[in-house]
Amino acid sequence: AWLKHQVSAFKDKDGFESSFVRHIETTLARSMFNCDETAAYAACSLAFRDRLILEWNRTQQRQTFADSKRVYYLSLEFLMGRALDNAMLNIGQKELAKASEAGLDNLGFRIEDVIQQEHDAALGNGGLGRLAACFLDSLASLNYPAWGYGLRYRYGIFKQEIIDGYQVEVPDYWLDFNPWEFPRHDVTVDIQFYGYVHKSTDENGKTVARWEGGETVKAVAYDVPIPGYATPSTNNLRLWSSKAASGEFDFQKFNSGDYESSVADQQRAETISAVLYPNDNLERGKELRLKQQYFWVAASLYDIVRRFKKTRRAWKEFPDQVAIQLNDTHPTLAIVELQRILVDLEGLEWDEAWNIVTNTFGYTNHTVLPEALEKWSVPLIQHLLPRHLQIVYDINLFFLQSVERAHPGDRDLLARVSIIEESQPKMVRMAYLAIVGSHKVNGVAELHSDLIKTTIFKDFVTIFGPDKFTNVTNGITPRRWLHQANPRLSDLIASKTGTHDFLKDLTLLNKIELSVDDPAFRKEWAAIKLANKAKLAEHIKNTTDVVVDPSALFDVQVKRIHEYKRQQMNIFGVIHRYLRIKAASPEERKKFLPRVSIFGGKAAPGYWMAKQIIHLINAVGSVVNNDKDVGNLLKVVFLEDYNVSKAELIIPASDISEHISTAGTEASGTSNMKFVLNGGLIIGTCDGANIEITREIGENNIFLFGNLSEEVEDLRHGHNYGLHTLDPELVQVFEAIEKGTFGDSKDFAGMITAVRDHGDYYLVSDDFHSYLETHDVIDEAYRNQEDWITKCITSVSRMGFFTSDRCINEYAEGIWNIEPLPVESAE
Ligand code: 26M
Repeated sequence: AWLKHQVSAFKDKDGFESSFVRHIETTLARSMFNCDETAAYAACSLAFRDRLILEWNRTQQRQTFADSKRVYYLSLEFLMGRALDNAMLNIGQKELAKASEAGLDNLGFRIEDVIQQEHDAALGNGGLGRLAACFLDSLASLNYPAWGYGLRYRYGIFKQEIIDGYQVEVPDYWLDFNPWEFPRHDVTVDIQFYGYVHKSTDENGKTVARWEGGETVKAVAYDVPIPGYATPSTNNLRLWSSKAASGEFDFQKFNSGDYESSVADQQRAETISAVLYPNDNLERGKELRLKQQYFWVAASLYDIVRRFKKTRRAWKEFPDQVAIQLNDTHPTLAIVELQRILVDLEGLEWDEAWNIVTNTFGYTNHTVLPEALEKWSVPLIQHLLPRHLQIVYDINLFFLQSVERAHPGDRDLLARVSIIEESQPKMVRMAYLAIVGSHKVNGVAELHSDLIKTTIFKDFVTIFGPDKFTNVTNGITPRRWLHQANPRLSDLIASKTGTHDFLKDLTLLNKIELSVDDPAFRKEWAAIKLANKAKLAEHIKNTTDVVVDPSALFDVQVKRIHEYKRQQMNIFGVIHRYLRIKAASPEERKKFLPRVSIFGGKAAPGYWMAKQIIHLINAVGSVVNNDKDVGNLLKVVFLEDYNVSKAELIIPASDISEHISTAGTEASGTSNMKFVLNGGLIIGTCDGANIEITREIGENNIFLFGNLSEEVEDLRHGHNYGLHTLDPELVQVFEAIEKGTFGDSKDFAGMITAVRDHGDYYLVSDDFHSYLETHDVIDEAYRNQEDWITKCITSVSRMGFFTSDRCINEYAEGIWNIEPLPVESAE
């Protein structure tokens, strides 16, 4: 029904076909006779892009005219994946594009092959970046006036190749042909760095600061349309690209023969937005990273303020028009920059400005790992942003004064909460600055939000009271993660619920629980899972040469490689299974359940231990997969270059996925939600959103194991006092590795030493036994396919809570105070 007011949709298949042909013949200057899949992708994208642009313009006009409050989502990462399939589905015209009388089929193309031509937009590392992408989808789908602001990296997250079992990083140059971005050469902002601050006194005796920068770089806007699902609303993602401020060359220098330094200036400027830092949950304090942050924050705020000023409202109304959400501490300088704009440039009094600032910002924390908490050295900020450092010190001064008034004489408290850490060199604690400068701070799952209140931000709860801290449990968009990734399952569900309305209101999934005993439904359910597994098996064959049986249990762990996520525990468990198979008699071997262990994920290039884990997985694979004693009972594969598109292939094909972080370390996890929504079960620890998933789907439908977060501290303490006896099954695994079963054991010594000699910080040994036991429970459960399918259907029916739509509505109501802008139905 919504298609009626979708004015820009193609009228019919011929409408699509003629647009496609026109783009081939004119925009691309090719002919239909030599139209290959690349050209077909380009033309198809351009045809749909035309449809998007019209609604995009209308949406922006509507939002400007309505003059209602907007939210700006500031994120250094947007892990968008591919856009074409998403655009076709959100417009509701994928069927029309592929249909046979006209459309791609008629032109000789399979739509799935055309879709695969697109390069992923991979401007993110992992969970945090993908969350931002899901949020954009929900904001548009729910008709919220919202913009994303980010950086237009020339190189996204590196492409991973596996060579001889080792990770090799290859640059991801993705901008060759990108029909989804629109350069706005007229929307630019000059950004200053370095320089000096001049202080003077004005006629009223007030001190005024003037910052004179030493380097200017131009920010150029590139806009990306974000279509909502089943609504004409199309929001904007604005990405900034850096460019030399003086045009292509500094002609002065060029003419005077200083060609090299002119080129160098240009390159230095362009370097700012050149590359995404490939760390996930690790902070390294590099100057260029700080430059990226300020460049993006300053350009975005200039843009936001410019838009606000056009409304000619009083400054005090700024927070009624603007909400800014900080995705982690990466954009925290925005707090300082807005204060600087208001005080230095607009002449507001400090307190009035600060009131505006704190009412504008909200801060989301995504990690408690100490090595990930951002700190910037005072000398570095002093050098790069001298005026901002002064403002940080003033913010801190006024903050500490207020703490002193409320808690007189508590000097320890002052030292603990100071935004400036009194180390050598002094450091600015960005999370503390973000808390002090925001009106709300949220964690991303219940346990995580409790943990930040009782551990890293405890003192701030005392100071600001508990209401400043809140929880918004993460969610995922069912459009991409069900409908797009698993169209057959989406259609099967629709056959029971009557419509695809569950894609807009995911709680409607609960209707399928009524069909849990329906034999035809169950049969089709199982057939879909098997087909998805067969498709993945085909990919495994093509990319690794390993042949896997689609009827085996597929056990999947795909995510960034990190010690806290414990892929090492998984591979140790696989080794243990291998040893058991080897030790068994031919008769006993028949009792094993055939399994495929599937891994995927990138290691940060400098993360030595993570790379060692990848190497061990591959080494185990080459031994196990070629062992005649093992046959189909166990296969181990590492899928190279895990990314959003691969996730869309892998997740629907999973029977069991692993979410096995040390309790208290994974803030939420979001792939856990994707796997369950696609009819897979999970093995997990009591961590992050696993806990809420259990509450929703029921503890009979999830395989939980391991120590609880409350126990972690004591266990670690025990290790440090030598009270650590290693789990005997783990000892067997270590012995096998050290015997050279998987090649030179020196290659894997670090992983063993970490557990045996360095305190086993992530409690692999402590959890190993219950991990193995739980896998045995899974084997038994999987043998009973009828019960298994019941668990899967029941779980899917109860996943409604985990849509990012629910999550965005909670932010809108509890943090942003914004409302959807209704779309008047045309006709
Ligand atoms: C820091 C410095 C330099 C370069 C990169 C970083 C950096 C990048 C990403 C630091 C942290 C980053 O992300 C943290 C993250 O992804 N956290 C994850 O957030 C998800 C969404 O809330 C949660 O589901 C995951 O549990 C959490 O690990």
